[in-house]
Amino acid sequence: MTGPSMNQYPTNSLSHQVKDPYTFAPLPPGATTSADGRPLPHGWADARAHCVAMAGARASGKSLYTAVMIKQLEELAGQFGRVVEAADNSTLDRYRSHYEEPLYQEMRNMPATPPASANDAYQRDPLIFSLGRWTGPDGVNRMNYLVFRDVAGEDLENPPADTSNLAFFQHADLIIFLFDPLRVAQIRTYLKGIIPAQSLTGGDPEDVLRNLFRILETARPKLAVTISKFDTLQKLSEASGSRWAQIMGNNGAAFRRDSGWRYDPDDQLLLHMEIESLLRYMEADRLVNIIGQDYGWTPNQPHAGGWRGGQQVSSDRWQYFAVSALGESPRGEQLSRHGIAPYRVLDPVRSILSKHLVFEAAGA
Ligand SMILES: Nc1nc2c(ncn2[C@@H]2O[C@H](COP(=O)(O)OP(=O)(O)OP(=O)(O)O)[C@@H](O)[C@H]2O)c(=O)[nH]1
Ligand SMILES: [Mg+2]
Repeated sequence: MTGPSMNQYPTNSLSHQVKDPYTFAPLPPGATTSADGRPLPHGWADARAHCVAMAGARASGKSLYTAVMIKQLEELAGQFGRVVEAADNSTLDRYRSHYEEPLYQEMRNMPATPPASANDAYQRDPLIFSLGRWTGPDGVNRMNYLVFRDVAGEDLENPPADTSNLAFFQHADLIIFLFDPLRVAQIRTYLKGIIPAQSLTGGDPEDVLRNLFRILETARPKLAVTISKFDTLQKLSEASGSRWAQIMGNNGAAFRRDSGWRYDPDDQLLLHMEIESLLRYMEADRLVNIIGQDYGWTPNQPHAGGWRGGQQVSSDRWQYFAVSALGESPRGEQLSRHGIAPYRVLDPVRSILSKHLVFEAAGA
């Protein structure tokens, strides 16, 4: 596939654009309703909306990630004297009943997200949260919103013939593609006896990625290729004597450290390179190569790459991340008694927010 025109969707541009929270597509300046006539939150046309969509196979961890990411954002906002709030009642109700209650009150796993065509598809509308006012690099103080779409893995494993309902992916500011390390047979073998047996649902991540690229057509929004359930890989340091134990036990590695409440692009770059090596070591070369081929650096794509120390590094269009929403494997339906201990969950979203100085001291 040839590379798209990078100017077609200037999703990384710092210039102000009014975005439709339902389709993620640009709206005319000053718009007060979405393309399909729904009223937008007050002051929307002057605000900046960061539009993020989840992708990944079934059971790759998208919904748990969504639940925990919002909680983490709330905590981070508190440190800056800001609050993260649902921007409409629908977001408030759906976040509470489908994400917060099961995970944080009942401490149990969530059911699989229904396909978008189902009557009870609560994810058909995005979750919209206000992030408070921040001064961007243009010196303008604005309200910022996070518009977040959880997606059913089923819809990405078997996309409907007409993918127009998934066209929002084309206009996203960020797609977080989750890759479940437990899909790798070798890793499951090493983890036997170290973590409770996990169910094996979910399709091939390569197929999901190909389907996603088909939905994207020529658009190439920023892609965060993210190893989910990273706690499982961290446990490999206990698989004594194995090469995996050496790799995961390496105290010098960026992935051994949580990013805490800081987001440091240099640390992220280091992590990016480590995760690429890990994926190759997991024999996920094909996945890495598919991404390189469709998103990779070529001399005619000026936005797509960079070099450091003679090595091609993190492209501006795609980056590797590692996250754990739970911090520990659940036992059956029940989450760990130790509670939820997220790891690097905010890194992907902060990679786009930080460019606008949101949750950065410089923008506070
Ligand atoms: N060890 C571990 N397991 C996790 C983590 N996050 C999710 N899981 C497991 O993965 C299962 C699936 O998570 P979901 O978030 O429901 O997956 P999903 O991607 O939303 O799946 P669909 O809705 O079917 O697309 C959970 O029930 C957990 O058992 C994590 O951070 N660590
Ligand atoms: Mg889900």
